[in-house]
Amino acid sequence: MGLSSSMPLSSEEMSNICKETGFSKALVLRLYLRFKILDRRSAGCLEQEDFLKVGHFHKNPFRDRILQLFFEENNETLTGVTFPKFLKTLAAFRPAVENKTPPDQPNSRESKTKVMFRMLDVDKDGKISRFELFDAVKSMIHVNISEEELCSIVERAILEVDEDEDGMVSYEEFVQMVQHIPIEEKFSLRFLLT
Ligand SMILES: [Ca+2]
Ligand SMILES: [Ca+2]
Repeated sequence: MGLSSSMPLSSEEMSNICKETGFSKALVLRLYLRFKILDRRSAGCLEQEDFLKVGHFHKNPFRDRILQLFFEENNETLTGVTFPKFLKTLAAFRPAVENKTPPDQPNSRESKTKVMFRMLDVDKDGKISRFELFDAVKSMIHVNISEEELCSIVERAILEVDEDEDGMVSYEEFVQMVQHIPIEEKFSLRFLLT
């Protein structure tokens, strides 16, 4: 069929990517259709503009941080997202069943927590500062809340986990911070996978 002949992955690459992402072959094919629709210029890679045209994605409070995940590789910024990179980034957003996914899978609680940490650590210094946390919480909260109240929420959240008392959240402390959040299920981008 037309689709499989235009698929940019060889059958070996296909089985490798299935293994790496945990996606089934059928899902990879579906995502390829999606990718081709998003790739308006038929360039074989996606630009930021292409992502912003997806459903309500432009309204996602974490839009820029999510885009950064797609467009970053080995600390460099990519100009376009190829199909394999598209799949690998999406893999972290696949909903998972709590405590059922092996830790080495890209959609396990551990992997998702790492990706979330990277998203919040905007300056990439390996810690989440109060400003980084403040910004993230601010963009998530839609209720009317004063900056002072928000500051005190953030301060309290940091205090609660700040074992080394440096006023910042290390990765280990972050794991404590999110321990009661069902990350497996919440950290997902359903619109791309359905
Ligand atoms: Ca930081
Ligand atoms: Ca700390």
